[in-house]
Amino acid sequence: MRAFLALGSNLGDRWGYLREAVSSLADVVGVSHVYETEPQGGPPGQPGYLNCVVELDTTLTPRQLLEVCHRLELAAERVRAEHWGPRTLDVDILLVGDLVIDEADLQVPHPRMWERRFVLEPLADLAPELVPSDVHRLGGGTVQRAGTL
Ligand code: PH2
Ligand code: MG
Ligand code: MG
Repeated sequence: MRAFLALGSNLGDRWGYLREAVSSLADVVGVSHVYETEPQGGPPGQPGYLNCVVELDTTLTPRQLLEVCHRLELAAERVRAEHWGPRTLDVDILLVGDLVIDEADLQVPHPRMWERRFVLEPLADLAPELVPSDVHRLGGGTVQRAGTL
């Protein structure tokens, strides 16, 4: 199945955390550009994010993918201190084929993805057909290409 994960980092060696996470993922078939993005929500004054999206061709279930996400965050020594606070690495499931899941700890598609430019712009690098063409008109701070992994 075609699945998309969103990665974000705004603490420490941001490029290193993203690179390490992507290189330890199996079944990667695409990696978006990396974007420098303004923090949305969370505590004021937190550092800027690097965001990207990864495409997988996977046979894992969404629940198994969630475990993969947690394992990557653990490997990046993420500490969960504050809701939406600064983090070395955040890995979220965006889409898994056309599955729809609504459980307490697992929602697919990601419930907030359609309002987040820092998700939709990198997603459009890989799957423009999935992203509304007026995404640039969404609010939500600056989102600028910063390079590739
Ligand atoms: N993630 C959040 C909240 N705010 N802002 C940006 N720019 N990038 C993120 O990855 C991000 C965010 C919650 O996970
Ligand atoms: Mg997130
Ligand atoms: Mg998360």
